[in-house]
Amino acid sequence: MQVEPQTFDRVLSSMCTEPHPDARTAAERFLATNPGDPGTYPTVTELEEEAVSMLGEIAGLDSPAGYVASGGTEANIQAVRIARDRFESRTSNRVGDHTPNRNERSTPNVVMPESGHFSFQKAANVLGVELRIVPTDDDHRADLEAVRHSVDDRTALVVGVAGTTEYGRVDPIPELGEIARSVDALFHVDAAWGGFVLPFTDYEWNFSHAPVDTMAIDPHKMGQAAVPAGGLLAREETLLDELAIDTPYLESTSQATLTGTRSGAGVASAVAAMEALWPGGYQRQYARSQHNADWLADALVARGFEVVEPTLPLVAADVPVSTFDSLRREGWRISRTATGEMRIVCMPHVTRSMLEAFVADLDRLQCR
Ligand code: 0PR
Repeated sequence: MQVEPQTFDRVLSSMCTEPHPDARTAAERFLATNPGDPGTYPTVTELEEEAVSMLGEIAGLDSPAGYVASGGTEANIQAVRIARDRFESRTSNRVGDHTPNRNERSTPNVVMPESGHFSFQKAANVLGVELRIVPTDDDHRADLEAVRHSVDDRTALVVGVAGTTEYGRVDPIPELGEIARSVDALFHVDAAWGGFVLPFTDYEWNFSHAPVDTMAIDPHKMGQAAVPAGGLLAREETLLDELAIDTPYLESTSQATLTGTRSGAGVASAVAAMEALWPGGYQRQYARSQHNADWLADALVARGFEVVEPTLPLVAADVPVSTFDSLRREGWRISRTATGEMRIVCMPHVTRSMLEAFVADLDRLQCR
């Protein structure tokens, strides 16, 4: 097959990036290993323990439980699964219970701001829970009053997002954690994208700031690991017990992951990237990315566009559809928010010169 992989030189919409060179090498070395079978592949299993311990350090958790998932979607689905099963054992009302009026009586719910990722829709769908989507405030963060009004004694999980997909916003995590506790629900933080930049900001987002039970934090996004490398963290091992399934054919006795065979390449590359970059390399990258986002925001404001201030390295701006389409035709990979703003994610591969070329194209296309 003679197809060249796509280059990153016009990619401004992705939350994935060019892996760190060490991550690339490690991925190749571990391509044929399967961390889903620890009895057969003990080396990659040890690497996975290292990955979880480093993710814990990044997320403010001393003795973390968790594993390297296929991405944020899997981590979010598993968090909902843990919470649903917790809720069921707390109320002894199984989802498989088909007694009349079971739905009104016992369907657990998950309360999430509208900025939550669509993976929670998949989770709700697969797991048979009700997803209660609550509005965000004027700054695109979870509206606490709305969350307070939506939780009840059937709330299994409250979700907060630390680095939203569309605007890069961080929800008020400690307050959301308190609301979750007030109804005995678990609290999940989706830091799939933000987890590798937030340690260098003043935000209160992690396990040490709030009663967080589980977290999604993805090495294959800002962590600069190869795809697929997501992260699921849990405050205690017992939370993962909710997921454990007996594995009669394997040397190990149980499996907590959603997928069976998994990518050893993802695991090894996550460890290699974190060893190379945590903390100094990530900190420098965050500074560069944030600087680029601020520069782009200023450039767009100077041209008269309405811009959502980039509080993390992600810029959303109200650019006319015709201009957006012309930029796409020039090969720029850009995407739109649900309400139509152009969004640009300042990932590590997005350099200042790329953004300068982008703005030059924007100027050229606008004056036509
Ligand atoms: N949580 C958050 C906050 C995310 O942004 C994403 C992915 C996920 C979870 C899911 O992660 P995985 O894809 O690793 O399972 N975010 C967007 C996505 O769906 C990023 C995105 C959005 C990329 C728009 C391109 C685009 O045009 O991939």
